[in-house]
Amino acid sequence: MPLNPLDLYDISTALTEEERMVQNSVARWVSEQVLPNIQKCFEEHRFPRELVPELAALGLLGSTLKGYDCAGLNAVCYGLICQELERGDSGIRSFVSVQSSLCMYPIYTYGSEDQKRKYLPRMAQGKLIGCFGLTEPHGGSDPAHMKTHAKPRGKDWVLNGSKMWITNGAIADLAVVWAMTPEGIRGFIVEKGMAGFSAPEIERKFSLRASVTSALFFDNVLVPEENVLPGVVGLKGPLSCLTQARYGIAWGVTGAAQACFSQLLEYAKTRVLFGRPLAQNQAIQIRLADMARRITTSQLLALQLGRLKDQGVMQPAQVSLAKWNNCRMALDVARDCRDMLGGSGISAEYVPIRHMLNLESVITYEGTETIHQLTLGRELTGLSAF
Ligand code: TGC
Ligand code: FAD
Repeated sequence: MPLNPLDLYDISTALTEEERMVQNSVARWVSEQVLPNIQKCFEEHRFPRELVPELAALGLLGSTLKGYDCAGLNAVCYGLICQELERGDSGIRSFVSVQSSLCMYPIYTYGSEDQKRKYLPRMAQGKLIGCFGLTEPHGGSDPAHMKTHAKPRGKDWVLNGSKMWITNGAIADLAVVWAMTPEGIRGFIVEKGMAGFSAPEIERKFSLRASVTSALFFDNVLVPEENVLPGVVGLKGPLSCLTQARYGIAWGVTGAAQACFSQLLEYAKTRVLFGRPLAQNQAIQIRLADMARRITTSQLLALQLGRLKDQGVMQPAQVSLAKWNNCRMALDVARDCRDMLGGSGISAEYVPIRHMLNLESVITYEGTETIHQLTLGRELTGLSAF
């Protein structure tokens, strides 16, 4: 029996029945609802917002949270969801990552009971869209030196500053914004329509064109005390959210790589040059084998990371290694597939160039490759190079 090129190590047999069921239902939905239209959305620079109610109906928003209308799935299920969504497009996975890991997670983990009741069920239902404001224009890798600040005024807070490159910003109903206060970094829930708050979209991107990216501006925004996350002070607040989202990305990008690889495999077997299929050349087979090796090891890394997360023992340095390795793998695979398609590789008829362009963002956001290398270096040596 020939091996499945997209699952050479029978990873599906290492999944529980529930995990397989979740994966299959998301995979079916992506094939039916995302793949037919996503290239057009990419060309039009448009996020397919019409998919949000369906993402909600499938239980994909805040899927690992318990209660508040959330599905309460395990971490491996969340990973598989990200993988299948990103097989469609990184922009769809980005939407779910931000809504789930970067907006619902901090409210769930650090919010008051009133905040959880007010926001989480409607976010799970896709009726409220969230975004996460950490990065600032002067340097996203070093959020400890953020300039956005909040000063107390009576019982409330006055927020000033700006954020840059914020996924979902212009379509968000609420933003979890991290700002410096006299006590340290704190999280603020800023709602659309608050006076002095604006979120213009960033136009002319060559990457993640099916996703909304925005700046956020705060000009003396009065934020009531009830919108401050009471449960955390310090950089560990936003960094703990990043750990959740980076985990999902480590899974997600394997889906993008698989999409490129499977299309290329068919192409190489059917395109005839020099009297034989392209795939019958040693140089091509070595490249295909190398892609399969890297996709397979990334899948195994993601699965083990998920098992550690479900056991409650996953460490941030392990997430950094997986985010770095898997994004690098996916970007290299997408670029190599693009190359082996020849001139067709630059056409919208084939998926690699879209995934390749998207992955240029994915390898940068949620901590650049260098940041994750230095995080692992710090873990190995005990010495911080930041
Ligand atoms: P450092 O001293 O390392 O840490 C400060 C405090 O935080 C704690 N900590 C963590 N806690 C929980 N989870 C983690 N992953 C944590 N990492 C660190 C740490 O223990 C410490 O706590 P305490 O109690 O001692 O104060 O801080 P540092 O200033 O040295 O920075 C380290 C560095 C460079 C790794 C960090 O700043 C970093 O990760 N920079 C990259 C920033 C980044 O990734 N930004 C992403 C923005 S969001 C985004 O891109 C969304 S894209 C979404 C999409 O569309 O999918
Ligand atoms: P910089 O921090 O200026 O880094 C520039 C270069 O310097 C990089 O190559 C970096 O690796 C390198 N570098 C930095 N420090 C060091 C060092 N110590 N040693 C060696 N090299 C170093 N942010 C959010 O908060 N919320 C979001 O929703 C969000 N969505 C995004 C969506 C998209 C499409 C993109 C592109 C970005 C998004 N970001 C978001 C921002 C993203 O997290 C940042 O772009 C990223 O963290 C890098 O920050 P920067 O762009 O300011 O680059």
